[in-house]
Amino acid sequence: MEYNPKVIEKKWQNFWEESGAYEPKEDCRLPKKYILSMFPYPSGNIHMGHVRNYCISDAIARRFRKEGYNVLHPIGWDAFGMPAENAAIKRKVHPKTWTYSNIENMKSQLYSLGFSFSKTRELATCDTIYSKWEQTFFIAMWEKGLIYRKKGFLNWCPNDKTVLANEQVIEGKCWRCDTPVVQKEMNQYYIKITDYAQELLEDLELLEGKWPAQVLTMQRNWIGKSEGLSFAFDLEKSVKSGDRVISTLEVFTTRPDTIFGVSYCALALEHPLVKAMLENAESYGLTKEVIAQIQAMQNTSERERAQQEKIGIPLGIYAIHPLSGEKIPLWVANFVLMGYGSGAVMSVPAHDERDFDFAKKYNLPIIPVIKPIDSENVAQDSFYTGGGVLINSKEYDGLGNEEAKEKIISYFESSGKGKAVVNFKLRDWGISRQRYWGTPIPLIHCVQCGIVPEKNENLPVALPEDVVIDGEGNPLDKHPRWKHCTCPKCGKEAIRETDTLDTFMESSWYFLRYTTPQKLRKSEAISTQDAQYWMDVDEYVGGIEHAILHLLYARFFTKVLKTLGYTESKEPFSHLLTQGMVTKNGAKMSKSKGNVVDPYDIIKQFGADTARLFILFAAPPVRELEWNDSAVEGSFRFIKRLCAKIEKARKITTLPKIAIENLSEAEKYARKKIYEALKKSNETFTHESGYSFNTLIAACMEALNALNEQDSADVWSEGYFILLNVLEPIIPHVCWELSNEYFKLTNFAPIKVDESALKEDSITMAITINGKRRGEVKVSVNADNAEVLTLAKVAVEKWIADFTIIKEIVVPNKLVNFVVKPCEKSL
Ligand code: ANZ
Ligand code: ZN
Repeated sequence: MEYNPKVIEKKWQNFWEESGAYEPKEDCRLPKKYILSMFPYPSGNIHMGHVRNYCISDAIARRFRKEGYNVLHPIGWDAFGMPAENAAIKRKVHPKTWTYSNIENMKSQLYSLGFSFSKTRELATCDTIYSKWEQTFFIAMWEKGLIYRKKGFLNWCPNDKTVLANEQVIEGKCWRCDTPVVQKEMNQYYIKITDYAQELLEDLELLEGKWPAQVLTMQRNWIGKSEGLSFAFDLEKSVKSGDRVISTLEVFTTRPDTIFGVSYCALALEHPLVKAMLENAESYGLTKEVIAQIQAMQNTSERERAQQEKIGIPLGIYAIHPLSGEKIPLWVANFVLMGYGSGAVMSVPAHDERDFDFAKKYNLPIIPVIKPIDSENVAQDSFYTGGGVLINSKEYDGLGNEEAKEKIISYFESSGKGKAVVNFKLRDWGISRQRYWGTPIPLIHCVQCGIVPEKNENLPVALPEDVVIDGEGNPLDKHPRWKHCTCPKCGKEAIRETDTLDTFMESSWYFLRYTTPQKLRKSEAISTQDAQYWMDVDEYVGGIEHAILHLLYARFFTKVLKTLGYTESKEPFSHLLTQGMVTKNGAKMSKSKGNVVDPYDIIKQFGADTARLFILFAAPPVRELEWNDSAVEGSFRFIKRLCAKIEKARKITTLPKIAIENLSEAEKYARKKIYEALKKSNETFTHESGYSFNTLIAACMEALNALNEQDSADVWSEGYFILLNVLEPIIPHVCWELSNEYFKLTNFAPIKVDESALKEDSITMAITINGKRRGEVKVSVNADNAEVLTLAKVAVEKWIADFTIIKEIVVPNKLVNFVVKPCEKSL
């Protein structure tokens, strides 16, 4: 049959759509699989990364459908975000117009690849109905005290009077006008993800072996649990700020065993003590230069500080060591984070790298207090972070450091001077953005009632369409009418919140929304019954770049929605498959590198099946995939060959009965290869095997070659019947076309492996002589040892002719070994 991808691809795509082939059934008794790819941002055109993502999930979805599962394989659009506003600024197109037209464009590109998405489950997160439910969740969380408002630092462009996202700050300057960016303290909204830190950490155990180990580690580190001691130093002299008197300095340490090695304390730039001193700078003897230096450091973001070298400034005041009574100088330092522990550190240069570097730079004492067990003396002028025995530590000298840790903690606890604490690196999630194209925060500011949530019946709070987006200020705030409203509580004039939500909010629950059928979507945010049936996602496929934030937020949201009664899921994604990058010439395909191959060009030239086959053949899903033009052509040729050879098969409707006794070697071999491919397909579609489609495709290619070496029409028919079934998840269009034409199929069902076809009649055994490999021999599987030895001797004739065999060893199915010595006659 001539291969005409243009015709058959359209034909089957229409058929699938018209017959609703890929709509999940609303029948909760059927066994289900929920196969999900991370939804795309509608930037305008699909790229190779998308193609790879959806080829993988589509193959999995198609396979499970064939196995009789009710499959949910949805697609949607992560449609809010900055690029739409950037397009508005640069090209004067409305973000909404831009977004929805991109969606249409990308949708038709995706469907031209034959992906088996459910059309009725599609959503775009910028749809007002989606906002409505997100705002409902927001209010529920607000009322539970899970969302709060607090001052935080933001990147601010003084020229455009706008907040900038980190990506919009380029080398410390505004991306639009090049004005140096400053840190401005403004009110922001936060979600208390930290309330769930322990649960988010513990539940990672449920995912062990089901998520990539690397992702689990990244999540653990991000949550960053650490246990230690929190205690307060007394200050030598207290510091006054207004009518407040600060007389202690609280620190958190994971190494209380090193307490006698403290040689200074370091405070964050935002520490209240630093602020208090700056307010009365003169009375603390801080010079103008010092004040200016501190202020300059304060004007950098934590991100910038992390990249800077360590710098510090002595504050000229002292703390008293709680155990030794010595005076400890206080410094302000750029590496101490205000958001972690108490924003102050007891610094032990002898046992911490950062403290050591700092002490070297500023000539502070380095006092070793832990001696490694296996060394006699303590290394001078370096730091040691391991365990050992305490020295220079008064009554604790000689104790092992773990024991000392416990003793010191209990000393602080019993004397009431400190306590054992658990700290998490995880910070509360800042969810407000000063932008237009996002979900409006459904809160209202009333002079009398404070912050009041919008009434449920008034949701969604929709974005105004008539806005000016020019990169200056916040478009919602500048809108002449939108923010003016009445207070839901007292009915007086009030002002709507003009911040919108971080787009990570939308991607934190879209997978739950997909489970809700279209007909319920107006009345329910998430249909609990449907969510219960479909959740958890059985396989979640996406990029490793989402290993931390998206996955953590989605896990968190699921837990919150569980407490709110929307789902019973503890964890949303039971298995996670992180696909590798698509590269070309060794670099990630990207516009900036100029090495992009447009998927659409490949589809136009070769068809969707070729694109799919290449993508899945080139590398296993988790690996990097290097683009290769000639391999694309190779994939196309394989499909052409598949079509060309179908004429060797007969038109049948069930598998032919084959009389095995009468088959030739070549026919037997072809059947063996066919069933090997079928068996391989059963092994490939499991999470544990990593879905290595590449080896499955290779097995199919071998099978087609083997078919070609024989002439039995029955074997051709059987071979095609099976091969098309096996290849359907990968190259669906051509498989449907051929199966329909030759086998009258309009659907696919599992085929049983004929084990007898897989049996080997003969095996190849290695022959060694005095342990050296000298040849091999092909023998029947039923051959006894005597037969094997006779054949083996013939095979290595030239190696044993002049020798006497003194021992013969047969390892069944594997190996024959002869031990020989030279014959008398040849001596
Ligand atoms: C003394 C000490 C001695 C420390 C030593 C470490 C090693 P993790 O494990 O990541 O939780 N620290 C405490 N608060 C900090 C802050 N706000 N910013 C920066 N560093 C801070 O780290 C805890 C350790 O980090 C604490 O233990 C403290 O230094 C420092 F040989 O105390 B350690
Ligand atoms: Zn009010």
